[in-house]
Amino acid sequence: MTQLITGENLKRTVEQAVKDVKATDIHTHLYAPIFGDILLWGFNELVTYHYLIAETMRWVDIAYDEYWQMTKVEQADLIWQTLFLENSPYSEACRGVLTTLQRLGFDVASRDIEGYRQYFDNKQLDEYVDEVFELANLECVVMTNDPFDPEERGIWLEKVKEGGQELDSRFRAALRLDMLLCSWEKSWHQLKEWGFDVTPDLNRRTVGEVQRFLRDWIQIMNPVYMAVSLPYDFILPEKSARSELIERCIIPVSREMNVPFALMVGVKRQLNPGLKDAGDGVGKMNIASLDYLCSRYPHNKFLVTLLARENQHELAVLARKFRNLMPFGCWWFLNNPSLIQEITSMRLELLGNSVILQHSDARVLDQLIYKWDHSRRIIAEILVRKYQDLVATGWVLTEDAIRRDVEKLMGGNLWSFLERKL
Ligand code: HDL
Ligand code: ZN
Repeated sequence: MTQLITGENLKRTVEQAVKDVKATDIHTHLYAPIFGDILLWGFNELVTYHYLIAETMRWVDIAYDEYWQMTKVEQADLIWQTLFLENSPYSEACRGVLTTLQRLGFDVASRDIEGYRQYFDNKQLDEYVDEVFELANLECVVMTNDPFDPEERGIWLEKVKEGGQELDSRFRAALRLDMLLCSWEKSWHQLKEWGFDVTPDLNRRTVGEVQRFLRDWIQIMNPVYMAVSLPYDFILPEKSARSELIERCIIPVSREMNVPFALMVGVKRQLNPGLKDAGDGVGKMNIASLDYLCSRYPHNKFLVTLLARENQHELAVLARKFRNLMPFGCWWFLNNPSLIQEITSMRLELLGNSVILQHSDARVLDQLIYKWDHSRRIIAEILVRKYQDLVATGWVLTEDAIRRDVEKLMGGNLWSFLERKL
């Protein structure tokens, strides 16, 4: 439909376009139902999300181990009591639980958590996956798949590779390589046990064998990208196993197989180990490492998300310099309304339509509902302002153009990036 858009109907048209677009969620910790219990879902998992554990531990004085020894229901009860009943739940992670319950049709005012729990107890997972994807309006989500995780590895080899079982097409793989790249002193042993002829020093034979390992898992998983989460003090080039593995193994195979390399940089790993997954912090990375990668390897494709707010402007500027760099998402500690607003505005102003605005990082299936609901609202607000600025110049705007732009920003740019011939 090529209806001309003017001030009066601009807001409504943009909001509808952002609401209607089936987004691609480029980074999650979800798993297709074939993976069984490692796909988390339901009320207790929603409430015991590690973000909420961290927020609860600011109020309670129990020892961390005492918390970890509780049952999942006891943990959820403690978090609900502490964050939702003894305080107003307006933190983004608390609000998200309530948005999800509301969108699922629960009476949030009742605060009837036993009633919420019963709903999930009677829910069939396959039916619930359909419901969540419908409510979140998603085309697909990209998982985080670790070939070094014994349980996950077994499922890929027995059910998918040997068993020929198909993945639900709404769940795409990402080959996650933290273990290989960041714990080489351990991972080389595991590769050797699996029959790869490797030694700790990265001689030519070992490099070739690591490349073979990557090709094998690309065949098995058909991943959208290869990914690694790197600490804030990540430096490249540098004399280290991690850097050599990246430059001599990941980069060549990434280009050969046209599987982009996703760098997620800025974590301060386990600042507080007692909090487990909730114990990581954030640090500003030295973006010169990305300058190096993008300029040294112009035919490689890099997907990048950085964890520090302070890195966001330089990442956007760097993306202006290198077409092989695609920034994505407001990751983890940035996935909050005030920071999504700041980062998204800056990206649209510096990069126009050539960015992937958001991902959910969901760890619990139900979170897709709130993470995308909250982000769509903010993205729509910002786009309305950007299009109003455009129309104010006399630019002629159509609904088709708005829908085209939104489709790219909400995931379409991932698929076209994969098609690019750099
Ligand atoms: O490394 C990552 O992919 C991070 O997203 C971590 O999993 C982190 O714990 C997280 O869940 N952030 O949202
Ligand atoms: Zn993640």
